Amino acid sequence: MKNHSWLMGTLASLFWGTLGAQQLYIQPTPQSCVEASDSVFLSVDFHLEVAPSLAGTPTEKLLRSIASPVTDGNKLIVKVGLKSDKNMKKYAVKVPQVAEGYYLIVGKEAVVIVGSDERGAYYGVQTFAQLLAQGKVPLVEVKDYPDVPFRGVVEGFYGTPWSHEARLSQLDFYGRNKMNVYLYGPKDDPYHSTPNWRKPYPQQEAAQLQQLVQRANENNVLFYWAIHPGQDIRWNEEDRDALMNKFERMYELGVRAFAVFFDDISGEGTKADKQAALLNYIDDHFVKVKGDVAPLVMCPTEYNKSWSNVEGGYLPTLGDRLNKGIQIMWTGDRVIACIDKPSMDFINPLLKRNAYIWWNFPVSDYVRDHLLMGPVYGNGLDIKDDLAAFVSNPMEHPEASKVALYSVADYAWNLEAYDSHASWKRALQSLMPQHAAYLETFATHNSDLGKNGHRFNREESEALRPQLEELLNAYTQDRRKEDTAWKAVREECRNIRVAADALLASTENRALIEDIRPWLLQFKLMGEYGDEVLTMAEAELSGYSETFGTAYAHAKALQALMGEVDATYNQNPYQPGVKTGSKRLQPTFDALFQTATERWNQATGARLESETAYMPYTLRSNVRQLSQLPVRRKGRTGEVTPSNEVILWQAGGQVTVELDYARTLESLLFDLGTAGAEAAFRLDIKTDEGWQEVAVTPTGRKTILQAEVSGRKVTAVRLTNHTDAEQKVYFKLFRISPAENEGQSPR
Ligand code: 14T
Repeated sequence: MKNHSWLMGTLASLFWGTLGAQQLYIQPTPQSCVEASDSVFLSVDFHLEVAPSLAGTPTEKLLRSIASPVTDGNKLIVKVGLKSDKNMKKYAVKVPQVAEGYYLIVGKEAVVIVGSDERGAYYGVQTFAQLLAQGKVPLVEVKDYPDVPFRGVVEGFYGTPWSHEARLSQLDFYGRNKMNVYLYGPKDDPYHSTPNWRKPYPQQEAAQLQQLVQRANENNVLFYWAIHPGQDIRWNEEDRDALMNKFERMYELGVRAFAVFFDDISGEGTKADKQAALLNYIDDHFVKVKGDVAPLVMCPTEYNKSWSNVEGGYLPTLGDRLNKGIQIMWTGDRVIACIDKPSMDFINPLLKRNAYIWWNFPVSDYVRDHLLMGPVYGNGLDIKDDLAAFVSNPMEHPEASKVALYSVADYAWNLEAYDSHASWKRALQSLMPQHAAYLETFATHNSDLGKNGHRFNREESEALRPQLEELLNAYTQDRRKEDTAWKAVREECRNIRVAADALLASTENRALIEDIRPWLLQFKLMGEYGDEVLTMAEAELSGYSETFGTAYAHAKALQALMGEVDATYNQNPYQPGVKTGSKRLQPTFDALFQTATERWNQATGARLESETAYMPYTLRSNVRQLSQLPVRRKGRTGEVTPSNEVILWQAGGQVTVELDYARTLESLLFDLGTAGAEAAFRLDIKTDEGWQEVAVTPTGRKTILQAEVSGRKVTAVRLTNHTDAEQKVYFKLFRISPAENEGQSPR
């Protein structure tokens, strides 16, 4: 436990010793925690003294749920109240003068918890609950408060919204981790967004939302209900009233916190002055009138620096016009970005208030075949005074997201003390105490996003990285087995298999295991594959024919099985499949496989296939938003990953997909999102006669177009904006299908 004491310096050194053998953890890391050498055993039966000021509050309920009150006078006394309570006067000076702060002292005879307000007292009791769970604890004095006023989660991702059960579990988790906001805004809830934002929820959904609000209240979490009306809103009284009505319906369900999101829209809805006027209207005629509603939160259309055009006046207009009490969201320098001092210094003056940070991590809706379970790192530790809020947009996997959310809670509570690796370890420990080491093995190798359009990356397999590199270099360059690294990687492959099976079989946290099950199956195969390619390389070095043959056959089979998992589970239309260890493990193992096989072929005259997952398509583009889009292969077909964002396609800008050799095509489909958009574009194919234009016609299916390529033998296809103007289009589909009998690969 770090000792971030203030005020207590001298006193502590005089009267309190340092920590004994017992490790004391409080989550999130407290501002100040001073421990004595002496300790006390906390048992669940104690004598409760709850101040009248806290009667009926979540604080009292929480306290009663963790204690079994006794009348026996010898028991420990637990006294809880507010700074303003008369009988807490003598503690008042010790309570931090900050919203949600608390003072907690554990003595031999009594525990005293004093909040600067009700939520502060609640957090004091949460801390006490953690101490209680440890049993024997050192005598301790905690002075604590959050750095960031609002901390929590925005369910704002595309994809399958969280289930009702998952949300209930999340709200409890936020309470325990001292997060105070949950913003409900799943992009795929039709009643949150277009088309149904004007309509009230059907009965069953309404009842569930009501339950969520109730659970949020019990956890002292503000349940923000967000609306996303911008795609089809008209700036007239009718739509304004429709929105007010919807809020009124949500108020009836118990909602006391509201947000309006204008992200990811185009057209009429994007106008700053109209947005500001609407928000101010809601603030003046709803929030202020009700009196018991939390500050409004809005997500702007230009919600990150790379999409903002300051000269265009959008952000300055919001900053100038929005009522001071309205909070404005911001994702940083880019859609997916870590937040640092310069990014805050850019935005806060424009907004004329501290930005409400919407952190797009661990959201994975643009890399759905990956899990983001690594440490939370990269945000500035020096920006606590610049933030109105810090909320995280999670994965569609609620339990798996808790790894990151635990650390987001830790970070936003106490920025300067935040230790990303230690926090991550504690997150894993808290999610699966009996299986934490296994979960760590899994999470270590499941943290990066792979290649993606947002160019956001995370470290992966860092601990094993030196050994992976050493082993591979020694083998491929010096034809040598580097013993130490070899042993380490072999051991990790075993750890991987053991961890995968142990987690799949465990009953400790079923919800989490269900979230990650396909990846666990893939992970186990990856562990076996790694082991087998090491055996291949060993056999190749020593010329053991039989061993090589068996290992090669097994490695091939494992590749096929991994391909099967990838083609079977998580078949969403965006990034279907299941990727694990994709940053370091798989590339290393594939390289070993390839080198070992090629050498074996050379030495023995065999003609074994050495290529792993062959990629026949390469994308090149000078359109910035397209240049990083991955191409994926499904059988023969090649498909550019669709992008949901509006693409700013400059005059003359091109996207080219090259093929590995001249293939006879069956079809080429693409979709620019709006009817008629193709008029500004030209499609060319490259044959042995060079580039030539081909005709494009609608397919009749929505806005999908087809190019007349059937039977043509092509080495590349190219789409060009042939006008003199920038085009704003979507890029929803680009699919090349070679004919079935287009001849054998010349490889
Ligand atoms: F409102 C925002 F702050 C925001 O981040 N909006 C979305 C969000 O719902 C989504 O989960 C996130 C990650 O994909 O990014 C934003 O959505 C986008 C961003 C794009 F760049 C949707 C399409 C894009 F092309």
